Amino acid sequence: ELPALKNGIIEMKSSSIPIRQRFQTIREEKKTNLCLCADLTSLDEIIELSKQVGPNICMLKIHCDILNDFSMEKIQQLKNISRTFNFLLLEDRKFADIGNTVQLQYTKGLFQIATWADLVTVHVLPGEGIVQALEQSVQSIDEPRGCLLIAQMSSKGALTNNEDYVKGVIKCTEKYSDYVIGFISQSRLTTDNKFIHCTPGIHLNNTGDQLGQQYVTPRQAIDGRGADILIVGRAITDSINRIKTCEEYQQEGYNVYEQLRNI
Ligand code: 6AU
Repeated sequence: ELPALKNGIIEMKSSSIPIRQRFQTIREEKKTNLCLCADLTSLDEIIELSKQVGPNICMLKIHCDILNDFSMEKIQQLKNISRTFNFLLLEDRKFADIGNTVQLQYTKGLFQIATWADLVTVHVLPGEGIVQALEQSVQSIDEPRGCLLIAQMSSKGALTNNEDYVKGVIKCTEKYSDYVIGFISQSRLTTDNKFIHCTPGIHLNNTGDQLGQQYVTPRQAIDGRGADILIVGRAITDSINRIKTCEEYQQEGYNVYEQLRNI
């Protein structure tokens, strides 16, 4: 299972650079802090889209369990595209179970997520053992793996918006700081800049959807909420011209970031 994947990827230059460092390099080289969230049900369509917007994004986020045409061959293709265009691949799995179960969910089954996802998302609800278990599962994989802990959610009434909960997530992030590279968050949670803050719930035209999602603009997310990375989904995928819209979010996100850096 793993060796075939390893061989295809290992010679490529970005494969051995630690993930934290890659974000830094990508942001400066490609001038983007945009993560496209491709919540599409066809992996073929995601593959095509990723070739078109590859130069504009620092990360591509997918939900593999909504795909109706998932295969290891296709995911390997997507992985190769991510290496060609130099962006990270995030599987938004939102693990939330006991250690033994998440190890199986991460490495086995139809998806074998650990073999291809640079990053995964994780809820710390079950306790820090979940992170320990996930980290342990990828020790034998020859390229960097990491995770983002879900500290705060963008949805209305989220139970994560509780100070003690967030404190627990921060503590866990600090304890497992090799594997945990940052947060999914709605505010700046630590002054330690090594932890990357990724913020979903971004839209330039809408304030929410019909199912509890809440949006802020790229500027509000970066300036007001301390986002390093903008996670943008339907604002781009539902637009008439996805490529052009993607460029707009890239430019807006990077402009705000540069303005703040120069203050
Ligand atoms: O821009 P949207 O609303 O089309 O999509 C937002 C994406 C979705 C959610 O599953 C995800 O971001 N998300 C997350 C993540 C990334 O974990 C957390 C959260 O609090 N809110 C949220 O929308 O794919």
